[in-house]
Amino acid sequence: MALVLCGSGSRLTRPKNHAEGPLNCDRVFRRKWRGEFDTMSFMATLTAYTAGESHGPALTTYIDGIPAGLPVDLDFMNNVLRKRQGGYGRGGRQRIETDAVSVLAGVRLGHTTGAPIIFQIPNKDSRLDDIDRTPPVHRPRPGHADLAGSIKWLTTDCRNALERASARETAARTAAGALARLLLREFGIETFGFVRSIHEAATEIEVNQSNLSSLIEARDASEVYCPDAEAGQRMIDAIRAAKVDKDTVGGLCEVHVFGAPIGLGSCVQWDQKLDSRLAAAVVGIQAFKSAEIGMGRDVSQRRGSDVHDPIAYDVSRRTEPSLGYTRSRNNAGGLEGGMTNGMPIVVRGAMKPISTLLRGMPSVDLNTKQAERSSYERSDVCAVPAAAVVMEHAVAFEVARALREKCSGDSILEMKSQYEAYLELARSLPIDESAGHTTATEDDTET
Ligand code: EPS
Repeated sequence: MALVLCGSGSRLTRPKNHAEGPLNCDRVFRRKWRGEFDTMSFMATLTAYTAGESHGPALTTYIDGIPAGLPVDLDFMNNVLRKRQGGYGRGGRQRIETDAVSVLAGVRLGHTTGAPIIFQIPNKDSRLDDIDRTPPVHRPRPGHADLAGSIKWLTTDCRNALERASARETAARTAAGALARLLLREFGIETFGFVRSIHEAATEIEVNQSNLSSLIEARDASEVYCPDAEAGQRMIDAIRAAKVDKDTVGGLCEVHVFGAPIGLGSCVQWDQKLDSRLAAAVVGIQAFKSAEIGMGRDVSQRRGSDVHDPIAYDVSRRTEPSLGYTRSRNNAGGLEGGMTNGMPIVVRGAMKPISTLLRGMPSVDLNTKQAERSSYERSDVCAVPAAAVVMEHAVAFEVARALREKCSGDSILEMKSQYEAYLELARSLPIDESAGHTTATEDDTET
């Protein structure tokens, strides 16, 4: 007996007069036949855009592609936003703001409707049009968007560019990621982000699903969002020392994603590869200069046999999203050929030190072209802990986007049925595709 994957769009078809048999794929086929797979020819996607200046009235997030029926847990989202505001090394701004989302569209009675969603986060420190409190900036800070942004928009006032380039925007992006995490949770996919290092202080802690709950607890108890208390203290000392020197420090953030099924992303185009998208999402976070997947750049120093993760099969784990395929290590960071391989996704991002230094840096006045020290705007000494929260949610958003592409549907129920159908088909492999391509008719299907 065969289930035939026919080339008419993405519709599943099967031969007429097929015999009954034990294959899971046939059961899936019978249950799912009427209609559900038709929507697969339309590739659902998930997008988010943000608007708003650091000291404008509010930040706004517009999200499209979340299916109807997802419960929107605002307490969960606002907790994430509060976490993003915190972390040792932050400046005075976070004592002014209390970030929380107002829902302006796309949610009714606590559930998504399938329409575009708009979240708004008000800025309490709103003073963009107050020229005395928010004056023009003519001495660009090396490392910030000031110089390139002012020249790009043909002005010698860096204010417009810096207001938008500010990491305040990450509150809006984190809100989108928090909603994406709520979607992922419906599919048993969990994310974990933390601080791996600040300046020269690093932790060697290992992250895996079995120690996850204790790691979450330890991270949440840490002022620098590092689950290793001893390393966390060294990180705090590094931030303190930079502050004394009127300087700043950066660091490494790391995100792990558990429970993603095999086959999210694609190998067919470079910009459909999930690793390429994750890297873009991470380097797109303010002040991030690099992203690594799994072993990252260390792969360049080892032989293939030391890098690639041997494949094994454990039938007792076939009901897991990894379908029973196991690896003794995860140097690939859960991604091969731009697709998830059933192992946890592991992404690291390097954040540079904040470019606003209390002691300034050599710069030039854009009006006089004379050498000057760069401007100082109230800022943070270190925002790596906050950035770990942002990165966790940027990664969650990209994984949710890839999941949406794999499992479309207008409602969460439809999306889940596609997810289950895909896993059942994958478990039923090998499917005999040699039996000819016959499109099923209503008579072929069973209720
Ligand atoms: C930022 C400078 C500081 C940070 C800000 C990012 O803001 P301000 O200049 O208003 O003191 O606190 O981060 C946030 C406001 C935030 O919510 O994360 C910068 O220059 O990018």
